[in-house]
Amino acid sequence: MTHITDQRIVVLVGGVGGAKLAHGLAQIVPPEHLTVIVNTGDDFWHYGLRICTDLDTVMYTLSGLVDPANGWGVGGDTVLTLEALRRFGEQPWFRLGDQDLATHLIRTEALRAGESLTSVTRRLTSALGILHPILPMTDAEMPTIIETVEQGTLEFQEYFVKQRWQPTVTRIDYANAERATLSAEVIAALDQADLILFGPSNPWLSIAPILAVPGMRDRLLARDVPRVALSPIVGGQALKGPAAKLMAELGYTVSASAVAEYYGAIINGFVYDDRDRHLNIAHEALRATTLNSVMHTDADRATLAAAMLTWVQTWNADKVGGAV
Ligand code: FO1
Repeated sequence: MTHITDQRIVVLVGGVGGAKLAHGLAQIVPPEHLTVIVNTGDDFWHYGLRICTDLDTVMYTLSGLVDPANGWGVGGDTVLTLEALRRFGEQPWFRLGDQDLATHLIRTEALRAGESLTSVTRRLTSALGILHPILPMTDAEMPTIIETVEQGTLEFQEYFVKQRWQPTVTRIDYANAERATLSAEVIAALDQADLILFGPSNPWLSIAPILAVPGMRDRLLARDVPRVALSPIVGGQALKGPAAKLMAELGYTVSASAVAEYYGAIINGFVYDDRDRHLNIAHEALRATTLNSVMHTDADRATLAAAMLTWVQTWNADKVGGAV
């Protein structure tokens, strides 16, 4: 496909949904014009290994290695190591594939040797043939902590995988946030961006941790460029995962409108699904449009990414107007 933009684009993403949009963009935007900034609030230590699920989901998706059924992990991977753990009486609750383990071994060794997460991610992605920069939101550990009614305080993966996101959420915190900083690479990408996109990731679990890195919100707000989010809520439902359940628990109506309201001044553009076209989301500070936003195939991803970029390009032709 030919490149339809020479704009420099930054896209902020979490796991599976965000990785699909990043993949769509990577198909149509050259590597020097697209940077993917990834949530690391889901990262955790497990059996002595540093697991960075969203970084790996984006990496495996962009390299074509991803398991198409789950949207995470390596396609066709085996779990012989997990089965061997059972011999020792372990009851593994987090499915680590044998090939996936190689990623965690290299990353953990590098981190223990003092390399930054940004640096080792660059080495891993390059080795898999990915040319587009994939950056962790911060090099610091900044785990998302979930307060629940039934199980008390849980780390993200305990809530998401071990408890299958069933506990009722009352509050979400980001541990160590006060010590986290933006990397030079993230700052440069944000400062040079002509367009900032927010993937169709869970705003509370995947995008909020990125916004919680000190300095991130202010840098975004300081950029007088299109800042456009894609709704993960379609037809009043989450495309995947706990977004709808979580919204209800946190007191929001489950709708694309509530997602736009949650982002507030952080965004000035919003894309939501055609089947929600009855919702009036645009206002004087927010342009909005509907598109077919459900991505089934690789081609769907590129088509949606192209449609988003084409829509944003119409903004310049229509500088005066508010809502499109
Ligand atoms: N999700 C699950 O629901 N169960 C798992 O056992 C699991 C293992 C796993 C291993 C590596 C990896 O990169 C992702 C994995 N995920 C698993 C997905 C992951 O928990 C979520 O995609 C994100 O953290 C939420 O965005």
